[in-house]
Amino acid sequence: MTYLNDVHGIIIGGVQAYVGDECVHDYNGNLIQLIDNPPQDREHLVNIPRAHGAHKVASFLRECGADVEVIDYAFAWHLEEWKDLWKSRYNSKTLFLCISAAFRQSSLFLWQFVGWVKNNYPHITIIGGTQSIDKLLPYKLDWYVFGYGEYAMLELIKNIKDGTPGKMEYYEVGDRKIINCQEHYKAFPKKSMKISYENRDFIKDWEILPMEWSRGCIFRCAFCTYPTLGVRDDHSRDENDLYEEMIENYERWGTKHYALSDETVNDYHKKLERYAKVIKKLPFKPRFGGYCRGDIIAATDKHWDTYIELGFTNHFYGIESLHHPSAKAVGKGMDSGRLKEGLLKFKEYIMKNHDFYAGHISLIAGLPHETEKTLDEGNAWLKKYWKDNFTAIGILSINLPLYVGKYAHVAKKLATISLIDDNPESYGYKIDGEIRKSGLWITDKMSNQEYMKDHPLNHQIQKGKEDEVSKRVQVSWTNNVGLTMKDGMEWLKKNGSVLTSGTLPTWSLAEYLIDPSLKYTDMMLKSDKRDRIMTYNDGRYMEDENLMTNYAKQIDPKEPLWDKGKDSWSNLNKWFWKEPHTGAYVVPRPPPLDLRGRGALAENEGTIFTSAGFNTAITFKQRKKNYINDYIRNKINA
Ligand code: B12
Ligand code: SF4
Repeated sequence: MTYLNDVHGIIIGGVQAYVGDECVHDYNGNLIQLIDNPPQDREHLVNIPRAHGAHKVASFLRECGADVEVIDYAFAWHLEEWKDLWKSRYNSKTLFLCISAAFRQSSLFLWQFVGWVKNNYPHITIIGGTQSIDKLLPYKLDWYVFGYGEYAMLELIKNIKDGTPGKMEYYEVGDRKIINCQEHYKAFPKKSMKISYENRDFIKDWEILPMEWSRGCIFRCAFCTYPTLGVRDDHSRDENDLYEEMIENYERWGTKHYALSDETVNDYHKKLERYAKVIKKLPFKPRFGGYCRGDIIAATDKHWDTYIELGFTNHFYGIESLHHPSAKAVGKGMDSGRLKEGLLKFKEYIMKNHDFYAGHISLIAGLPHETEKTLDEGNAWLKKYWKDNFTAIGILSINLPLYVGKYAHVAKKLATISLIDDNPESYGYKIDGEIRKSGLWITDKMSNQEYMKDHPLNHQIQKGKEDEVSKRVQVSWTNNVGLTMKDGMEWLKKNGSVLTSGTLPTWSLAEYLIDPSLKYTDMMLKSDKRDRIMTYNDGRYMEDENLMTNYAKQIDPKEPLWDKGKDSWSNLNKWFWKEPHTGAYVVPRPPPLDLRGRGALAENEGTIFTSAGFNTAITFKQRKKNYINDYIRNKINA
């Protein structure tokens, strides 16, 4: 297809680490800087994986004839670098600049650059694409695309090119134009999901590239906020399309490793069998990581070989609770004893018949029927039987949406909330009080008194714009058997959020392979490279019972109190940890372990040193810095 032959555009993306927002736009479109000094050393604030959605949309538009380039690692770029890049790319065909925000895209330099383009190239259309509309609405863009956006983008570009953008289906909220791809221009299911990278993407052979096998999940668990659930029809991609992507990536870049973003990779088995046939045809053995239902594995041992044939043995299991009534209450009904036994058998089977297995169990503290005792029991089982793999637990978060004013119907359509959020009482929850409000549309930062205390814009919602500020309210709760959110938090403080750490968490592998002496199989933390990997991650994924207990003692909280006069919580900073960068309150985490002197840093290039750890860590950090800087330099010069 060639009808976009005379179109050029740029899509910026990339996953940033958990860094706060550096800026926001106010109601007049002015960019407000939220921190005094944006960090200069930004290479370590981005994650290595590529911008999945950006590459997907770009590949699709290229198939339609357009010249579309993706720029990764957005948070790492400085303003002058952005400008240099733009000047080297801009030409008479340039039509759009896009920001892809799978998660946050909150770099001050990025938004300054967007403002600079707006001022100097006013004819360029600025578009944002996301699955998380609340992450983009605080910024001023010409168009906001919400949901799987390939077809919406194609239509939008065609209409902009023809001067008929008004033909698009969109909502208007104030002066924001929002295309809802859950409703219009749907791109799920989609048979072709191929990404075709370009030379100017500088893909390295050690990278773990993102990939999709399907869009949506056939289940609908009560706490799940994923956008496309309860899917009935086949929602998987075409086999040839998968083969083409994998062979192309292997031949051009040497790629063998992928991270699947499917909501549930193993939701039905026929799909896996079809893809196993594709994998057999490849001249190499790939490896995949991704979300996987543990109960399906436990129930179907006759299918276990398919996981090996696929190379899909790096699993993230949303187990949610090891207490059967709790898991059952949210839609994961298998008997917990059977589930645990099945997982252990599967683990053994894969270890025996394959060279890699990593199982990451994810739990939620606070589901119905859960008590501190049942949490303790689950933890005890994990410590006994899952010590050689990974487990993390987080607190249940209930967010009550508030749909008010003239845009209420739009807010309702765009909010991705869970069944529990929608009706907590029907799951036995009593709502105790508000924790914090955040705007779905705009500038929640500005109404956050704790953070913006002295800022002149604090609490200024412009007259006439009140309806544009749809709110989400995070609440504290008591479950049906009396466990409160506070009890859950206390439990987490006492026991830590990492309960076992025998392997690495599923998605973190990509960060370490930048060290050429590490292999994918080293990520099981079973080889002599274990200490080095733990050094690299600062011991972040290492559970340490003594440390956690001491930490919990230090921050022993007093009851937080709602101060009506100030319209905020007092004592919050004791109860939660206040992120210095954003002022946001988050669940406390212990400081990184100082492993020096603990003997854990002693291995370097196979030689044991008593003091090598520091240098090992520095070399690793330098490697990432060089990689990102080389990328940026190569990009500008490409
Ligand atoms: C895989 C995944 C992860 C992986 C990411 C792996 C990686 N490195 O990319 C991991 C496990 C690390 C992860 C972590 C988190 N995740 Co997550 N994750 C997903 C998931 C399941 C798929 C994302 C994906 O890759 N999809 C496939 C690609 C192709 O889709 P996409 O990137 O969204 O792109 C499409 C559209 O967004 C749009 N689009 C994107 N860019 C552009 C650009 C233009 C121009 C246009 C027009 C369109 C467009 O079109 C694209 C193609 O159709 C989504 C749910 C979902 N199904 O979307 C949640 C989701 C993105 N995650 C979510 C959350 C909350 C998180 C965490 C905060 C969880 C936590 N509490 O820690 C962390 C945040 C991590 C961080 N660094 O900030 C939320 C985000 C909600 C929000 N309001 O922010 C989502 C939407 C799920 C949900 N509804 O709850 N996640
Ligand atoms: S929790 Fe997992 S299995 Fe359940 S609906 Fe969400 S994606 Fe599907």
